Amino acid sequence: MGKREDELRVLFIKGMNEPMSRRGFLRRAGTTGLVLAGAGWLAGCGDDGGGSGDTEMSDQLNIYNWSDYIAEDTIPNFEEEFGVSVTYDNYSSNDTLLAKLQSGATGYDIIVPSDYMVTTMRQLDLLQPINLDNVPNIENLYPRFREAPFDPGNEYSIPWQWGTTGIGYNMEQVPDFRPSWEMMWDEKYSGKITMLTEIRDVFAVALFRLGYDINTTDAAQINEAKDMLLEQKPLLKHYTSDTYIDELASNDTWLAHGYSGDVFQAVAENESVGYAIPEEGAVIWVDSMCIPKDAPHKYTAEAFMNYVLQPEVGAAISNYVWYASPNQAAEEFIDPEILQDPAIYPPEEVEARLQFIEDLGDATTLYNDAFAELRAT
Ligand code: N2P
Repeated sequence: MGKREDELRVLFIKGMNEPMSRRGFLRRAGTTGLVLAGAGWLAGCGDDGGGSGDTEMSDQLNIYNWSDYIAEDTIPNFEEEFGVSVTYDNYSSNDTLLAKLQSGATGYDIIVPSDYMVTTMRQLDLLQPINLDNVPNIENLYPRFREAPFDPGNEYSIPWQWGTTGIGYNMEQVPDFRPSWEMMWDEKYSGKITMLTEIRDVFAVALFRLGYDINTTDAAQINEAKDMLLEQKPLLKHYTSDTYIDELASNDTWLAHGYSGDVFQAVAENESVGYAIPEEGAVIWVDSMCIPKDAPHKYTAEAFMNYVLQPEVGAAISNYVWYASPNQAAEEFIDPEILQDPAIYPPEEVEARLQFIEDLGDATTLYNDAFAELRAT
């Protein structure tokens, strides 16, 4: 039975007001890369050797994470508690992260790829195993995150946050909004629509619309999806994976393909903004902390992972960015408004309509080539 035949569920989110000041922080972190401390790490000042037997804290840690994805005090508190200087840089798609890692030694100790990208990176031998003896707080995870299909037993990855990819929309400007991906092709809203930059996420939208499997390796179906995206392209303001938060908040964008928590961050600034999980289905994802093969400060990376898994630390991140936490022990510290929000923690019947992107091995080239054509046209 196809997804279209399922009973369909819609989720609209309003409200969730929050002081403006938090956005100032997120904006800085998102656009420039938040360099909090520490100079010269690219020159290779790692002093803990990086071997798997390390038990020494380094005085430096280099993190590469998604933009708009951390609480204001997560890094400063770690620096203070452990006497470590953290360099914190941002990216806004798995494709950018992968390209960076493939370009050679990056100096990063922690990266945060999504589920399917963990698999891809493992296959490309870009990651190293985590020594869980150094991460006793791993026990705080919900059981399902100890046994995720992309990495059962957390050998290479420890979940950071999880969420969905849906539509952020302006309720005033789009009065006829329906929770359907079709809205993203509505000519009435030409110039006010944005799509993410991540290849597989973008193709998933067209594949959902077509009623195909978002993990198809059928070249004809991928080609059909590309044609559909080509048809959409003239209607787009642009492809963006980070500026849409501000654009939704300032009414410059009315329909944005976006990540759940990012849209909620716009909702906090503009109560006309809502979030919907389209009826055709949507992508669910889990982003996880991983250690690159050539990380200079492995032990300190594991100490950071253990720190993030502390209940209060994990809860503070979710309370700030409005993504769901994989940390069960954090639950009691997470705002009830977030915990009870069905768009952040989708109920089972909604989850049944959500799908993970999967690593497709060599067939990934079909998507990469089609996307290159789309962007070049
Ligand atoms: C944070 C977006 C993270 C979600 N801005 C993407 N998996």
